[in-house]
Amino acid sequence: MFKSFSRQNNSILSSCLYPCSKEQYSVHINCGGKQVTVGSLKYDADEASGGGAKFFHHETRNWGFSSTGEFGIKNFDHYFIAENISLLKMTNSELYRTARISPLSLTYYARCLGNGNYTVKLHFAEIVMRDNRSYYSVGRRIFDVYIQEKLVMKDFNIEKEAQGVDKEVVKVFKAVVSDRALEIRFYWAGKGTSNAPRRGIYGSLISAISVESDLKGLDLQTGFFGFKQIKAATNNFDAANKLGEGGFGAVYKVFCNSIFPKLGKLLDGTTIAVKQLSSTSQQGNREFVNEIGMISALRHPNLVRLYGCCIEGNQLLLVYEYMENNSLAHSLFGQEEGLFNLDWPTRQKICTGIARGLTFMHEESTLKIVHRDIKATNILLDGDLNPKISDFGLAKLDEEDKTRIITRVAGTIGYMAPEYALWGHLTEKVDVYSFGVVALELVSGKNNIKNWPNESYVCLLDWACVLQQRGDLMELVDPMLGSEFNEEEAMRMIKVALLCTNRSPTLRPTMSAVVSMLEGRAIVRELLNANSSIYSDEVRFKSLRYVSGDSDPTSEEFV
Ligand code: ACK
Repeated sequence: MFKSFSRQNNSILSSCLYPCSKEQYSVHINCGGKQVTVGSLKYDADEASGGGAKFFHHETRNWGFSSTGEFGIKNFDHYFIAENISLLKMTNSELYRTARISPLSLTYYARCLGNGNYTVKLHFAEIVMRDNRSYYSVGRRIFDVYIQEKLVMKDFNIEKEAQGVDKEVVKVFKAVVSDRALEIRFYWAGKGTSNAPRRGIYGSLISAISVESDLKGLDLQTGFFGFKQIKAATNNFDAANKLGEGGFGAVYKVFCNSIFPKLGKLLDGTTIAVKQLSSTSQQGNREFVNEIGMISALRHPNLVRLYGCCIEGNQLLLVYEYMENNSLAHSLFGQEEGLFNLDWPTRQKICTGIARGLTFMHEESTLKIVHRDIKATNILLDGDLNPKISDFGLAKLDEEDKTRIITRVAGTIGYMAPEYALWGHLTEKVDVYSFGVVALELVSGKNNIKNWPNESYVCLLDWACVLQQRGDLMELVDPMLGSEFNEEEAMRMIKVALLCTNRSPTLRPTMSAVVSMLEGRAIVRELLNANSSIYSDEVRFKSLRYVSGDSDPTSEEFV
């Protein structure tokens, strides 16, 4: 009955329900009891006493329950709620002091849920058939539990599972919500006792219910958007609105206004960027969910802001702040007519901005994060050409132990530190190396490995090492700048870049040290590379293989 109520939007029955004003991603109910707060979770009150009929239905704005069956005794209203007045010793005892019981079938349903995967926690404690000094002990409560109409527990006996009375047992299940509704049913299938120790206390019993979207577990501080609205806002993902294609999929530009209420409400009058995960993308859902969790938890002026996401069916989308000047790669290496030339103060600002963003990720935020894919296409520029780091899809939490060996190396050829490319050795120094490559590209206006005219060098970095030995480092500076640049700052940036790309991770500076050096507050140590080329071994060989390949090596994923 509830299904026909909630799932047929146009039915007369659906008007009986409150309309869903917004989607929710969690439901917490203290069954049969008052509203209680446990940690940061507020469990709704569920005190409606009911019965006196064969069917009882009660509903709040976004959840409700129905109970069927009779206990077969008079004045049994209060029997539908069980209460334990003695002292309960378990933690969170507030949840177990009361419970809802039902002689036949008890169904809780949550509505207006965002579709997706959920974790359902069912809290039980036997607080009724509990007096083991009397004939109460002969009572046996046995019932079945269904979630989304699937039997998840058969012949469940709380006392047996909890190994005693007045003890809690929490059962955790996964559930998929595909039509915005979740149904949990407790069903007495005739097993156990019904008249012993006395009438009116048998049947199913539930103390508390907790339903959480799996995405909520990531502590999202972001909004959720509907696929329909994004589809309308992008004019059905019209190519005319396409900003470009990344490793993750296509990125679209959207102007938000009141036509798209949900997008508009949050972002009225702003332009946003929507990233649509392509089905053929090498990166998958794992990275997608990873990215949402990572960025939403991080806020810094040099990190791209994530407004929210959309997960519906197989559609996965991210909603970002729009960056007017696209990527640094676009500005530095773009061929288009009229593309502005980045002047020196802007290059200096971009370089220190990226370093500040990385310092935050590595050293200052509560989550310590290694980005793993720092490159010019992942640095976006806002209207004032401030840099912001994007594409956290490959980011991995830098776990407790500082160094880790990982089996799945993922990054971009030309920016990857040798120890990571060869042995999967992952530390924050991997980002320091990639930053060094980007700094070198900024100062020279050249792509590290693309379009290298000189056969003697594999890449820009290779050439820079040779120039360092020769003492000709200023030759690296972008000829486009002419004489319009600050020599001292340019020399500092080159030296910092070389220090960051040292083949030994331990000799690379931390990102906070890089910021100090770039700002002239610390002296840049000059370490001459022993051999003329850092790409003289396996890395060079690997790079060569990619450079000579038919695909674009700068965008090649090395997985
Ligand atoms: O170099 P681009 O023009 O800048 O091409 C890439 C493309 O989409 C694929 O990543 C552009 N892009 C990505 N995110 C954003 C954003 N938030 N604002 C503007 N452009 C973006 C990027």
